[in-house]
Amino acid sequence: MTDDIEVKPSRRTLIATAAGLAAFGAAGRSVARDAVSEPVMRSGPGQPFILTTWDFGPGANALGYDILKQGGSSIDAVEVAINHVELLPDEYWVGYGGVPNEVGETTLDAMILWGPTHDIGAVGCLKRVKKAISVARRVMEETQHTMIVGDDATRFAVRMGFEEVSLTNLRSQEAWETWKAKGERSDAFKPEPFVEDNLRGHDTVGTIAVDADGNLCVGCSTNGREFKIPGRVGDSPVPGAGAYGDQSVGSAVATGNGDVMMRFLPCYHTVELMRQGMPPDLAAAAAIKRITDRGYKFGGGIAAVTVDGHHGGAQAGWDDAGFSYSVQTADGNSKFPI
Ligand code: SD4
Repeated sequence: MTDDIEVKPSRRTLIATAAGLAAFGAAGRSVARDAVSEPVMRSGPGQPFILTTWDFGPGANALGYDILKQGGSSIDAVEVAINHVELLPDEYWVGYGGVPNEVGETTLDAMILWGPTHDIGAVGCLKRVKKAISVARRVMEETQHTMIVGDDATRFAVRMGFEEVSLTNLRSQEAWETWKAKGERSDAFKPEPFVEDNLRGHDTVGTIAVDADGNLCVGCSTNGREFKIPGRVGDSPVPGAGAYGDQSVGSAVATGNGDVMMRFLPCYHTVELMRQGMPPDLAAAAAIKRITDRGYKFGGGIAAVTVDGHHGGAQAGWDDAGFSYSVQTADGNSKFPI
Protein backbone atom coordinates (compact mmCIF):
# COMPACT_ATOMS: atom_id res chain seq x y z
CA MET A 1 0.00 0.00 0.00
CA THR A 2 1.34 3.43 -0.91
CA ASP A 3 0.53 6.70 0.84
CA ASP A 4 0.22 8.85 -2.28
CA ILE A 5 -3.18 7.48 -3.21
CA GLU A 6 -5.56 9.51 -5.33
CA VAL A 7 -8.61 7.46 -4.55
CA LYS A 8 -11.47 9.40 -3.01
CA PRO A 9 -13.99 7.34 -1.06
CA SER A 10 -17.48 8.57 -0.29
CA ARG A 11 -17.34 11.80 1.71
CA ARG A 12 -19.11 9.92 4.45
CA THR A 13 -15.86 8.22 5.26
CA LEU A 14 -14.49 10.16 8.18
CA ILE A 15 -10.96 8.86 7.93
CA ALA A 16 -8.50 8.80 5.07
CA THR A 17 -8.66 5.82 2.79
CA ALA A 18 -5.18 4.61 3.53
CA ALA A 19 -5.87 4.76 7.24
CA GLY A 20 -9.22 3.09 6.80
CA LEU A 21 -7.79 0.29 4.75
CA ALA A 22 -4.94 -0.08 7.22
CA ALA A 23 -7.41 -0.24 10.10
CA PHE A 24 -9.34 -2.90 8.28
CA GLY A 25 -6.27 -4.90 7.50
CA ALA A 26 -4.80 -4.57 10.97
CA ALA A 27 -7.78 -5.15 13.14
CA GLY A 28 -10.51 -6.73 11.11
CA ARG A 29 -14.00 -5.85 10.26
CA SER A 30 -15.30 -4.44 13.53
CA VAL A 31 -12.62 -1.76 13.70
CA ALA A 32 -13.18 -0.84 10.08
CA ARG A 33 -16.92 -0.57 10.61
CA ASP A 34 -16.44 1.62 13.67
CA ALA A 35 -13.82 3.71 11.98
CA VAL A 36 -16.01 4.96 9.19
CA SER A 37 -19.40 6.53 9.17
CA GLU A 38 -21.01 4.79 6.26
CA PRO A 39 -24.57 5.48 5.27
CA VAL A 40 -26.98 2.80 6.38
CA MET A 41 -30.55 2.73 5.24
CA ARG A 42 -33.55 1.18 6.82
CA SER A 43 -33.66 -2.20 5.16
CA GLY A 44 -34.64 -5.77 5.82
CA PRO A 45 -37.50 -8.03 4.89
CA GLY A 46 -40.20 -6.04 3.16
CA GLN A 47 -38.09 -2.88 2.99
CA PRO A 48 -36.83 -2.58 -0.55
CA PHE A 49 -34.31 -0.07 -1.85
CA ILE A 50 -32.84 1.10 -5.13
CA LEU A 51 -29.54 2.85 -5.91
CA THR A 52 -28.63 4.58 -9.19
CA THR A 53 -25.46 6.42 -10.25
CA TRP A 54 -25.08 10.03 -11.42
CA ASP A 55 -27.51 12.94 -11.66
CA PHE A 56 -30.23 10.95 -13.35
CA GLY A 57 -30.29 8.71 -10.25
CA PRO A 58 -33.29 10.33 -8.52
CA GLY A 59 -35.51 10.16 -11.62
CA ALA A 60 -34.52 6.58 -12.34
CA ASN A 61 -34.93 5.55 -8.71
CA ALA A 62 -38.40 7.08 -8.47
CA LEU A 63 -39.65 4.90 -11.33
CA GLY A 64 -37.95 1.78 -9.99
CA TYR A 65 -39.11 2.38 -6.45
CA ASP A 66 -42.74 2.65 -7.61
CA ILE A 67 -42.44 -0.99 -8.63
CA LEU A 68 -40.62 -2.05 -5.46
CA LYS A 69 -43.09 -0.44 -3.08
CA GLN A 70 -45.94 -2.38 -4.67
CA GLY A 71 -44.09 -5.61 -3.97
CA GLY A 72 -42.67 -5.83 -7.48
CA SER A 73 -39.45 -7.53 -8.46
CA SER A 74 -36.06 -5.85 -8.36
CA ILE A 75 -35.43 -6.99 -11.93
CA ASP A 76 -38.41 -4.97 -13.16
CA ALA A 77 -37.28 -2.02 -11.04
CA VAL A 78 -33.77 -2.11 -12.48
CA GLU A 79 -35.04 -2.44 -16.04
CA VAL A 80 -37.51 0.45 -15.71
CA ALA A 81 -34.95 2.69 -14.01
CA ILE A 82 -32.33 2.08 -16.68
CA ASN A 83 -34.81 2.31 -19.58
CA HIS A 84 -35.69 5.76 -18.24
CA VAL A 85 -32.10 6.91 -18.64
CA GLU A 86 -31.60 5.10 -21.96
CA LEU A 87 -34.54 6.99 -23.43
CA LEU A 88 -33.74 10.46 -22.03
CA PRO A 89 -33.42 12.62 -25.16
CA ASP A 90 -30.74 14.91 -23.69
CA GLU A 91 -28.54 12.26 -22.07
CA TYR A 92 -25.40 12.04 -24.18
CA TRP A 93 -23.55 9.20 -22.43
CA VAL A 94 -26.29 6.58 -22.18
CA GLY A 95 -28.59 5.27 -24.90
CA TYR A 96 -29.25 6.72 -28.32
CA GLY A 97 -28.25 10.17 -29.52
CA GLY A 98 -24.79 10.33 -28.01
CA VAL A 99 -21.20 9.16 -28.09
CA PRO A 100 -20.70 8.40 -31.79
CA ASN A 101 -17.88 6.03 -32.67
CA GLU A 102 -15.13 6.79 -35.21
CA VAL A 103 -17.55 6.35 -38.10
CA GLY A 104 -20.39 8.27 -36.48
CA GLU A 105 -22.47 5.38 -35.17
CA THR A 106 -23.76 5.07 -31.59
CA THR A 107 -23.51 1.55 -30.14
CA LEU A 108 -24.61 0.32 -26.73
CA ASP A 109 -23.27 -1.95 -23.98
CA ALA A 110 -25.41 -3.27 -21.11
CA MET A 111 -25.57 -6.03 -18.51
CA ILE A 112 -28.05 -7.33 -15.96
CA LEU A 113 -27.46 -9.81 -13.11
CA TRP A 114 -30.25 -11.53 -11.18
CA GLY A 115 -29.12 -12.36 -7.67
CA PRO A 116 -31.27 -15.41 -6.82
CA THR A 117 -29.91 -17.50 -9.71
CA HIS A 118 -26.70 -15.57 -10.41
CA ASP A 119 -27.84 -15.52 -14.03
CA ILE A 120 -26.42 -12.75 -16.22
CA GLY A 121 -27.39 -11.34 -19.61
CA ALA A 122 -25.33 -8.82 -21.55
CA VAL A 123 -25.04 -7.14 -24.91
CA GLY A 124 -21.90 -5.54 -26.33
CA CYS A 125 -21.71 -3.11 -29.24
CA LEU A 126 -25.47 -3.41 -29.75
CA LYS A 127 -26.57 -1.44 -32.81
CA ARG A 128 -29.88 0.16 -33.76
CA VAL A 129 -31.88 -0.89 -30.69
CA LYS A 130 -32.59 1.65 -27.96
CA LYS A 131 -33.34 -0.37 -24.83
CA ALA A 132 -30.04 -2.19 -24.36
CA ILE A 133 -30.79 -3.28 -20.79
CA SER A 134 -34.03 -4.91 -21.96
CA VAL A 135 -32.17 -6.82 -24.67
CA ALA A 136 -29.64 -7.90 -22.01
CA ARG A 137 -32.54 -9.11 -19.88
CA ARG A 138 -33.84 -11.18 -22.79
CA VAL A 139 -30.39 -12.71 -23.26
CA MET A 140 -30.52 -13.70 -19.60
CA GLU A 141 -34.10 -14.93 -19.50
CA GLU A 142 -34.56 -16.48 -22.93
CA THR A 143 -31.18 -18.11 -23.54
CA GLN A 144 -28.37 -19.98 -21.86
CA HIS A 145 -25.91 -17.44 -23.22
CA THR A 146 -24.42 -14.66 -21.14
CA MET A 147 -23.36 -12.14 -23.79
CA ILE A 148 -24.29 -11.44 -27.42
CA VAL A 149 -22.50 -8.75 -29.42
CA GLY A 150 -22.62 -6.49 -32.47
CA ASP A 151 -24.99 -6.95 -35.39
CA ASP A 152 -25.84 -10.40 -34.06
CA ALA A 153 -27.09 -8.78 -30.85
CA THR A 154 -29.29 -6.57 -33.03
CA ARG A 155 -30.60 -9.62 -34.89
CA PHE A 156 -31.29 -11.32 -31.56
CA ALA A 157 -33.15 -8.23 -30.34
CA VAL A 158 -35.29 -8.14 -33.48
CA ARG A 159 -36.11 -11.83 -32.98
CA MET A 160 -37.23 -10.92 -29.48
CA GLY A 161 -39.55 -8.26 -30.88
CA PHE A 162 -37.49 -5.11 -30.41
CA GLU A 163 -37.73 -2.32 -32.95
CA GLU A 164 -34.67 -1.53 -35.10
CA VAL A 165 -34.10 2.24 -35.34
CA SER A 166 -31.20 4.60 -35.86
CA LEU A 167 -29.42 5.59 -32.62
CA THR A 168 -28.14 8.79 -34.22
CA ASN A 169 -29.79 12.14 -33.54
CA LEU A 170 -28.87 15.71 -34.37
CA ARG A 171 -26.60 16.01 -31.35
CA SER A 172 -24.57 12.88 -32.01
CA GLN A 173 -24.40 13.68 -35.72
CA GLU A 174 -23.09 17.19 -35.00
CA ALA A 175 -20.62 15.93 -32.41
CA TRP A 176 -19.23 13.47 -34.93
CA GLU A 177 -19.09 15.98 -37.79
CA THR A 178 -17.26 18.52 -35.60
CA TRP A 179 -14.74 15.92 -34.49
CA LYS A 180 -14.32 14.52 -38.00
CA ALA A 181 -13.66 18.01 -39.39
CA LYS A 182 -10.67 18.33 -37.04
CA GLY A 183 -9.07 15.31 -38.70
CA GLU A 184 -7.93 13.87 -35.36
CA ARG A 185 -7.32 10.20 -34.75
CA SER A 186 -9.43 8.53 -32.10
CA ASP A 187 -8.06 8.95 -28.57
CA ALA A 188 -8.09 5.17 -28.48
CA PHE A 189 -4.86 5.19 -30.51
CA LYS A 190 -3.02 7.25 -27.88
CA PRO A 191 -0.61 5.56 -25.45
CA GLU A 192 -2.04 3.85 -22.40
CA PRO A 193 -3.10 6.42 -19.78
CA PHE A 194 -0.14 6.36 -17.43
CA VAL A 195 0.33 10.11 -17.78
CA GLU A 196 -3.20 11.38 -18.37
CA ASP A 197 -6.65 9.95 -18.87
CA ASN A 198 -7.78 9.78 -22.50
CA LEU A 199 -11.44 9.11 -21.87
CA ARG A 200 -13.74 12.02 -22.67
CA GLY A 201 -16.91 12.25 -20.62
CA HIS A 202 -18.75 9.86 -18.43
CA ASP A 203 -22.23 9.09 -17.05
CA THR A 204 -22.89 5.36 -17.38
CA VAL A 205 -26.07 4.38 -15.56
CA GLY A 206 -25.73 1.66 -12.93
CA THR A 207 -28.69 0.57 -10.83
CA ILE A 208 -28.85 -1.85 -7.91
CA ALA A 209 -32.14 -2.88 -6.30
CA VAL A 210 -33.25 -5.22 -3.55
CA ASP A 211 -36.97 -5.98 -3.52
CA ALA A 212 -39.34 -6.75 -0.65
CA ASP A 213 -38.53 -10.45 -1.00
CA GLY A 214 -34.83 -9.71 -0.58
CA ASN A 215 -33.96 -10.44 -4.22
CA LEU A 216 -30.96 -8.53 -5.55
CA CYS A 217 -30.66 -7.26 -9.11
CA VAL A 218 -28.00 -5.04 -10.70
CA GLY A 219 -27.79 -3.58 -14.17
CA CYS A 220 -25.83 -1.02 -16.15
CA SER A 221 -26.05 0.58 -19.59
CA THR A 222 -23.84 2.93 -21.59
CA ASN A 223 -22.90 4.06 -25.05
CA GLY A 224 -19.32 3.83 -23.96
CA ARG A 225 -16.59 6.06 -25.21
CA GLU A 226 -16.64 8.91 -27.73
CA PHE A 227 -15.03 8.19 -31.11
CA LYS A 228 -14.23 4.65 -30.08
CA ILE A 229 -12.97 2.24 -32.70
CA PRO A 230 -15.92 0.39 -34.25
CA GLY A 231 -16.48 -2.91 -32.47
CA ARG A 232 -15.11 -1.68 -29.16
CA VAL A 233 -16.84 -3.20 -26.15
CA GLY A 234 -16.24 -1.51 -22.80
CA ASP A 235 -16.44 -2.70 -19.24
CA SER A 236 -20.18 -2.33 -18.74
CA PRO A 237 -21.30 -5.70 -20.18
CA VAL A 238 -18.39 -7.62 -18.65
CA PRO A 239 -19.40 -9.42 -15.44
CA GLY A 240 -17.29 -8.24 -12.52
CA ALA A 241 -16.07 -5.21 -14.46
CA GLY A 242 -19.05 -2.91 -15.15
CA ALA A 243 -21.21 -4.47 -12.47
CA TYR A 244 -21.34 -7.46 -10.19
CA GLY A 245 -23.50 -8.80 -7.44
CA ASP A 246 -23.88 -11.69 -5.08
CA GLN A 247 -27.24 -12.43 -3.55
CA SER A 248 -25.67 -13.14 -0.16
CA VAL A 249 -23.36 -10.11 -0.09
CA GLY A 250 -24.38 -7.11 -2.16
CA SER A 251 -23.48 -5.43 -5.37
CA ALA A 252 -21.28 -2.84 -7.07
CA VAL A 253 -21.51 -0.81 -10.27
CA ALA A 254 -18.72 1.03 -12.07
CA THR A 255 -18.49 4.09 -14.27
CA GLY A 256 -15.50 5.69 -15.92
CA ASN A 257 -12.67 4.64 -18.19
CA GLY A 258 -13.79 1.11 -18.90
CA ASP A 259 -10.84 0.30 -21.12
CA VAL A 260 -8.65 0.54 -18.03
CA MET A 261 -11.11 -0.51 -15.34
CA MET A 262 -12.15 -3.79 -16.98
CA ARG A 263 -8.60 -5.07 -16.66
CA PHE A 264 -9.07 -5.24 -12.89
CA LEU A 265 -12.67 -6.49 -12.48
CA PRO A 266 -13.22 -3.77 -9.87
CA CYS A 267 -16.86 -4.61 -9.16
CA TYR A 268 -16.01 -8.25 -8.48
CA HIS A 269 -13.17 -7.05 -6.26
CA THR A 270 -15.49 -4.69 -4.36
CA VAL A 271 -18.11 -7.38 -3.74
CA GLU A 272 -15.50 -9.88 -2.61
CA LEU A 273 -14.10 -7.37 -0.10
CA MET A 274 -17.61 -6.71 1.18
CA ARG A 275 -18.01 -10.49 1.56
CA GLN A 276 -15.08 -10.33 3.97
CA GLY A 277 -16.88 -7.62 5.93
CA MET A 278 -15.28 -4.49 4.52
CA PRO A 279 -17.72 -1.55 4.35
CA PRO A 280 -18.79 -0.58 0.81
CA ASP A 281 -16.91 2.74 0.62
CA LEU A 282 -13.63 1.16 1.70
CA ALA A 283 -14.17 -1.84 -0.53
CA ALA A 284 -14.81 0.43 -3.53
CA ALA A 285 -11.76 2.54 -2.62
CA ALA A 286 -9.57 -0.56 -2.38
CA ALA A 287 -10.74 -1.82 -5.77
CA ILE A 288 -9.94 1.53 -7.38
CA LYS A 289 -6.65 1.77 -5.55
CA ARG A 290 -5.65 -1.56 -7.07
CA ILE A 291 -5.80 0.24 -10.44
CA THR A 292 -4.07 3.48 -9.45
CA ASP A 293 -1.36 1.46 -7.71
CA ARG A 294 -0.43 0.11 -11.14
CA GLY A 295 0.16 3.67 -12.31
CA TYR A 296 -2.98 4.25 -14.36
CA LYS A 297 -4.29 7.81 -14.47
CA PHE A 298 -7.96 7.42 -15.08
CA GLY A 299 -11.32 8.86 -14.11
CA GLY A 300 -13.66 6.32 -12.62
CA GLY A 301 -15.99 5.55 -9.76
CA ILE A 302 -17.77 2.70 -8.03
CA ALA A 303 -20.99 2.68 -6.00
CA ALA A 304 -21.65 -0.32 -3.79
CA VAL A 305 -24.30 -1.59 -1.41
CA THR A 306 -24.67 -4.61 0.84
CA VAL A 307 -27.91 -6.58 0.79
CA ASP A 308 -28.56 -5.33 4.32
CA GLY A 309 -28.43 -1.71 3.24
CA HIS A 310 -24.93 -0.31 3.88
CA HIS A 311 -23.80 1.76 0.92
CA GLY A 312 -20.84 3.84 -0.16
CA GLY A 313 -18.64 4.68 -3.09
CA ALA A 314 -15.25 5.86 -4.23
CA GLN A 315 -13.73 7.60 -7.20
CA ALA A 316 -10.37 8.51 -8.68
CA GLY A 317 -9.55 11.44 -10.93
CA TRP A 318 -13.04 12.88 -10.70
CA ASP A 319 -12.87 15.59 -8.07
CA ASP A 320 -14.73 17.96 -10.38
CA ALA A 321 -16.83 15.43 -12.25
CA GLY A 322 -19.81 15.54 -9.91
CA PHE A 323 -19.93 11.78 -9.47
CA SER A 324 -22.75 10.79 -7.15
CA TYR A 325 -25.19 8.02 -6.52
CA SER A 326 -28.74 8.26 -5.18
CA VAL A 327 -30.59 5.85 -2.95
CA GLN A 328 -34.36 5.59 -2.58
CA THR A 329 -36.06 3.81 0.29
CA ALA A 330 -39.38 4.19 2.12
CA ASP A 331 -37.79 7.29 3.66
CA GLY A 332 -37.37 9.00 0.29
CA ASN A 333 -34.51 9.68 -2.06
CA SER A 334 -31.06 10.86 -0.95
CA LYS A 335 -28.13 11.82 -3.13
CA PHE A 336 -24.55 11.02 -2.11
CA PRO A 337 -21.79 13.01 -3.84
CA ILE A 338 -18.47 11.18 -3.92
C1 SD4 B 1 -17.07 2.54 -20.86
N1 SD4 B 1 -17.38 2.60 -18.50
O1 SD4 B 1 -17.61 2.05 -21.82
C2 SD4 B 1 -17.93 3.06 -19.75
C3 SD4 B 1 -18.04 4.55 -19.84
C4 SD4 B 1 -18.49 5.18 -18.59
O2 SD4 B 1 -18.91 6.88 -17.23
O3 SD4 B 1 -18.77 4.57 -17.61
N2 SD4 B 1 -18.56 6.41 -18.43
O4 SD4 B 1 -15.85 2.65 -20.77
